[in-house]
Amino acid sequence: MTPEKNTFADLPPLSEYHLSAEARLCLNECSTELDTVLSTLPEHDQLLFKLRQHRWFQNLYDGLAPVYGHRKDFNGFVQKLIDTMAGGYAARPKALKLLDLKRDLQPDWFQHESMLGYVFYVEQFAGSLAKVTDHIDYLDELGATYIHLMKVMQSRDGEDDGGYAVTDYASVDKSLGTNDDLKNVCTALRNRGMSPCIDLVLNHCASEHPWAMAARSGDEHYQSYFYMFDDRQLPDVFEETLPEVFPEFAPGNFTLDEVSGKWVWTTFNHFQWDLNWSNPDVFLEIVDVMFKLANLGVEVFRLDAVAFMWKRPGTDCQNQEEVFDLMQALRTCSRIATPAVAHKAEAIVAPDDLIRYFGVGRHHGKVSNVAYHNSLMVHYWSALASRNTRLMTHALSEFPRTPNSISWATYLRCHDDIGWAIADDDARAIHLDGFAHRRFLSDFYAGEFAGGFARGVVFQHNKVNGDRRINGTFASLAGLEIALEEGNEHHIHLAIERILLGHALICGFGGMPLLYMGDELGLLNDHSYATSPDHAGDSRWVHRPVMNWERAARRHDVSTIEGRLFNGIIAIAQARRRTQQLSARYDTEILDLGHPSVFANINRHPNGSLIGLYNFTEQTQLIRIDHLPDMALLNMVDELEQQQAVTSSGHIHLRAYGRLWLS
Ligand code: OTU
Repeated sequence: MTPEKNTFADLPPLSEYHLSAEARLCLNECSTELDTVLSTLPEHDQLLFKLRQHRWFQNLYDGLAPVYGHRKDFNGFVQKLIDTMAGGYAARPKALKLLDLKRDLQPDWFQHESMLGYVFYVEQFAGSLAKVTDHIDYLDELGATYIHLMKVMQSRDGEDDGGYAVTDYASVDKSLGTNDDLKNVCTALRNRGMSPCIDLVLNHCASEHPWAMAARSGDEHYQSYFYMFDDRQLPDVFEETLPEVFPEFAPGNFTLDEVSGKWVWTTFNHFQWDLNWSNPDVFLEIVDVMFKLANLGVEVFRLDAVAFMWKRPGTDCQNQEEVFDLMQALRTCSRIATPAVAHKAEAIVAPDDLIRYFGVGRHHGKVSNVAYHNSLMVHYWSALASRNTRLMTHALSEFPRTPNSISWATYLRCHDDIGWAIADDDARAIHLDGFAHRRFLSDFYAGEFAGGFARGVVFQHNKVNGDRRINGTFASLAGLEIALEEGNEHHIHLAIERILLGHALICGFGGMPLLYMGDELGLLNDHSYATSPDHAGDSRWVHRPVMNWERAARRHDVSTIEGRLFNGIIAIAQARRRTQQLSARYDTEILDLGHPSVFANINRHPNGSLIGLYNFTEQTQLIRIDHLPDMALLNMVDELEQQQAVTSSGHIHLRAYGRLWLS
């Protein structure tokens, strides 16, 4: 008996998808070449593409129409986009199409309690892409399931902003290997249950990118990929309301390009040219790149500097509505052509703006899957310095609710600096002065505060608003560097406990925790960057050390600092994996226990909630269980150490920097 064959006649009618009349018309008019592009594929693959295209087309249309819908060539553009999606899908390797199907069946894969990220510069971690595969056992030992590889694509020679000045989005940086190496690393990671993530720098490319080179030499087609002005008239208008991201080494937001004689929009460094996303050709170029990289096996895109993608006079040109339209459209392109792929938004902005990167209102849940929880990071460091959690509890309680289809990326260190994003209103609510508190935090983490434990480096002192951001590794900021210099065992112990407190917090918050390379071994600030001409001007390199594999070799010896940290962190990671309440699908709420130095949150789960308690002081703190919500019982167990947590008198003891996950 021959198996029954699916035919296109079996496709559900479009009416099932409740498309708007406009979207339906557009879909029909723009899909005329689709069968030709898909024709090389088996019929069931063609069917699958069309099912996905129909399922998601409304989201795509709703993202594109507000931005490009007014253009005469809108349909021509959408047709090219559909052909690009079909082309990307047609070129997708079989193993990845299988992953697509798997994720169609488990769309919440990135929310699972087993998710744990590890983040590194390829060069610092392994020396080259190919050598990353030599260290997969190490990543596995940590329990990592998501690997953010930094600086992978070709960036400019000389200063390159840590890889964020890209000259070729689709080719691996020659110093690190080839596209085949990237493919092999992705395959090797995937086979070990780890999802590779790389950056896609959406806001800008390098001034040496071929698009920019053509624009400089006068090519009008490519000039329209950027914001280029004949004189200072418009730049001056924009500057009135624009902030500066790097006030010290890149003041202003425009750069005079000597070759074309035009002023170019450069939000970041003078060698990073902002892309003009109002030009649909830019959208098409990036989508094409996205599929090429996805087809090498990249599973997550970290969309860099997305807040800046749309410019509007009279505003700070961040978080404009069109950013969310564009991101929704990009997200939908992945859902249609490469559905295994997730999008992570990199937007370090205030809470009300931040949640828009998950999608609010008409974009609800459609913009990206993951976004950085910058506030949790800032408030951890703030509470740690002040030994007081009231501001943290207040600010995080005020946080807007998020869709349940997304996940926070929780982290405490990354390759960037820490900006003291403490809102004046939050500070005022607990009778603090925001400015004074931010200044205290800068002083404290710069190591300028008498009796403080931290050692960091000031970054980008903004003389206008007084901002002083801070660089430094987790260990140096948490006190290990000073404690080691003093040779003070007790202080070393406290520094280790602070680092473990932080890891318990990000693992117990109910998002995807990201571990930053070297923190698991306590790597200290590395000042050697100062002798490298390409790095000397950027003190963020102080916390981008080379991986120390000799120290890593000591990780199983619990008499060493490396062993204490590494084992402490993997114990937390293991506890996380067996704690179903920590899936990002369930709500995380902040509990106000009225305690000045214990932070508490609760992850509500239908089978019983989990309460996290975190002591931000070097003293033991007592909590009475009748201060906890009604679920609190005498027989509560700490999931971290799997032991009884409550004394017979109804007290919970939190040792210095202690943390408990009570269920
Ligand atoms: C990102 O960060 C990257 O993480 C940085 O390493 C890059 O230098 C930068 O983009 C430019 O590509 O200003 O201090 O709100 O905070 O995009 C870090 C977002 C940054 C910005 C963020 C940016």
